Amino acid sequence: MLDDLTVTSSDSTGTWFDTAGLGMFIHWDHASQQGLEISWPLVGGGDILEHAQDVTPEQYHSSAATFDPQAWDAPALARLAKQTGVQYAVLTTKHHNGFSMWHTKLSDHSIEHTPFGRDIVREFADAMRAEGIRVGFYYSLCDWHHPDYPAFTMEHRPYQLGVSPPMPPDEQWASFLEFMYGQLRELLTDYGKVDVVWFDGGWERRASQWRSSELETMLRELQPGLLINDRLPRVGDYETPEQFVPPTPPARKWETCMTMNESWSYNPDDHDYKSPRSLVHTLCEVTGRGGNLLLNVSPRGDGSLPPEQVERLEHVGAWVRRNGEAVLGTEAGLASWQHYGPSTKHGARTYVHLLAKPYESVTVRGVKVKQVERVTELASGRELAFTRRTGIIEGFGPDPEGEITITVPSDVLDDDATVLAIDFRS
Ligand code: FHN
Repeated sequence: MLDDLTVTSSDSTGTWFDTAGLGMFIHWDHASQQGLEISWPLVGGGDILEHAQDVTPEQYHSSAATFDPQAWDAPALARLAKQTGVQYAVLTTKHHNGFSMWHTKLSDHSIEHTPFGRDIVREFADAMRAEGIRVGFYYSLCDWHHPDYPAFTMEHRPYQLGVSPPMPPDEQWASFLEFMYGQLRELLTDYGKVDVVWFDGGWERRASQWRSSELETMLRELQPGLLINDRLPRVGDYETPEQFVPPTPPARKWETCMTMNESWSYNPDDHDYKSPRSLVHTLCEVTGRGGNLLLNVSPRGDGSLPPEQVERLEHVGAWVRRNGEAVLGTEAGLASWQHYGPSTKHGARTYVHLLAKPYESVTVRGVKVKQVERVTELASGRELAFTRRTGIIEGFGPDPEGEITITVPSDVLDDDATVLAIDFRS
């Protein structure tokens, strides 16, 4: 179950993902020095990101030559992630702009050829693993820098989402695929156990052009037990709703990825931060529907995290240290009509998450009332009084379904979200 904020499950079949609950997404590259949103400014900003700037490709790529994040401290980031309750972390090893954050032998447009020189992907993977946090690699299929992709230039403007840039001649595309497959082979061979590959940018080509099933076979041979998201066309183990919590959960594994403000990478002009409490509520909503929240952070040009993001990780972490067992290692609990809010469960214990302060009591419907042994406020462990009610006729049955009404004194209420733990006879 939960051992110092780590969900302990010894599987290699990827089922760890089913109950992970919370992950950390890290969007970062050399252009964070310029405070530019990652990649999209070089194609004109794109319609999906309101704070994305508009610069020439030359301007965007220019900061690769000066990238030197001296404040980058992978072990410190991993410790902060651990204290927040993060179970897996996903780093942008290469985003659409084509800059590689590891020592790839297949391109010199990489961290190795910067003043910094150190292998950021290796430091990230080693540091997260040292904290017991699973490792995920984000990899963009489209590459707006590689000459064989072909590289995106001003002539390609305006960028129109869904209107793929023109395919290059076959032999040029074959050489691009050789490059791409080679890079993924490096990442899945030289960096230890990788739990997740988080593809993106696949919308610019068809599955047959990416040769998706061939790629999938290669990846699973290199990393048995690997989880692949749903953004390599026609391949994928789980769904990735972006920037929202699906009203009805997908039928299979899923994960909502979400920014803390409105930008994926560091953008000093984007002050549209979500409140720390709303991030806690989103974590409850997502886990209550059986998904994981992949919460994004955006290191700055020097590698440190913006204070607004450290503050939000510490705030979420403080709540998780009080109520972690209700969101980490759990599965979806009661249906929303049963108490009008998120609910999770683990074994014979069901959690109801109060995202609004109750007047004096909370009623939970549609439960086997005689099976309810105890109700406690999770963070304090305080036992709460409750009454049972069934229909007159049902009440004569051996194991009637009905409702319990729990008295919730105001002094047990949590600042962000109060969790009530209902223990059923097991
Ligand atoms: O274009 C990317 C964007 O920059 C960011 O990486 C998000 C994260 O899920 N995915 C794409 C937009 O859907």
